[in-house]
Amino acid sequence: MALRLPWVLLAAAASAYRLEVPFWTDDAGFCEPLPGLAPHNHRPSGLTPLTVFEGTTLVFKYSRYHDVWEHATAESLAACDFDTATMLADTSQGGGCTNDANLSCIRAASGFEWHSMDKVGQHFFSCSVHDHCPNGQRLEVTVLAKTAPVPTHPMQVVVPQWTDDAGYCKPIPGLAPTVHRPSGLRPITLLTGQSLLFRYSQHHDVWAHPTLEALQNCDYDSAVQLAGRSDGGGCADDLDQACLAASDGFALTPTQDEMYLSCGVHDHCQNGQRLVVTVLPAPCPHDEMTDGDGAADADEQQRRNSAILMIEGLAAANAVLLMLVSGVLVLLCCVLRAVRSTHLGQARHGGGGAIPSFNRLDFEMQPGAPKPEAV
Ligand SMILES: [Cu+2]
Repeated sequence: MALRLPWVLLAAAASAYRLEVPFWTDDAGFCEPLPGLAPHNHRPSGLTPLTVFEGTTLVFKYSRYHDVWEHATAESLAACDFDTATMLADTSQGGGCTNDANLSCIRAASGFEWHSMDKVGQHFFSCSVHDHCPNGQRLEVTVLAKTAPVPTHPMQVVVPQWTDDAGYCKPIPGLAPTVHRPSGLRPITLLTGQSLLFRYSQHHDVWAHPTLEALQNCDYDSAVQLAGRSDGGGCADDLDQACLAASDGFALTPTQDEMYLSCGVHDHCQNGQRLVVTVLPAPCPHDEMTDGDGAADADEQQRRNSAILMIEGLAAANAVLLMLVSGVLVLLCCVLRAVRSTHLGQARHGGGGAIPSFNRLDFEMQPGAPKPEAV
């Protein structure tokens, strides 16, 4: 099942064992009404499925307006049938914040932890409050055995929702109402050889900024346009997911280890249509634990418990954290690789250069996913 997802991201975001489920709320999602759906139905397909290795802890952080239930089957989840579901955490266990839009409170909350040890298989989570489940607060989690092979890496990574409309859907305190993703898109980390695919309507384009600072300032003085409005597929409407999914889009093979990309149309960059892309060396997925190196065993164990993460790209709250954490850990990862390779005298594929985690991020709406029963 993991292989059907469009892309794999190698990153260090997860600090191996803990993964935050982004935006456990029915508010985060596409911010314009979706054709045929109730205006508050932002995620008709639910949260993007998440796959982790056994041992990973999922952290649900949420306001007092949500809870966490587990359904026994995919059908029960799709139907938001709580008769056969079990409550795992009540409205107070997500951290106790009183406002979904208070991103700093949510970010700082301790949250509800779900431990995946001895839970290999499929798990189905939802929120039972009001109509949150039918509105998309549903999550499928696959727990892989520790010994399961790391899934292969598709060569092309689809950039999620290249628009300024997809994001948190209520005004965020201190920000303009149009700012849905104050931290920009969740950073994307590619492996060498992978390329990016931008699919977007005629209302957007793609620019490259020379520095992170220029990106954050939406400074176009020295930016270069990589693709025009018609290059993303030519669809007329951001909301026409079928058109977007069928379009060729604009493929970009990164030319630098870090790229700073944005949309130059109107205020889209300021509103969060910004993306940092990092390119890392391709890892060997079959690095083996080194016997007789006790100091490295715990380290290796963390790596083997690394997570494959598939989440929505609309998680503004987590984006800041992720950007910081992944930046630090990617650096750490590189240092570790270098140190271990040198120390163990091994070639990259010999086992010394393992990476701390694999994250699989899939930000796209899943056109084939089940529609909610009621909206
Ligand atoms: Cu745009």
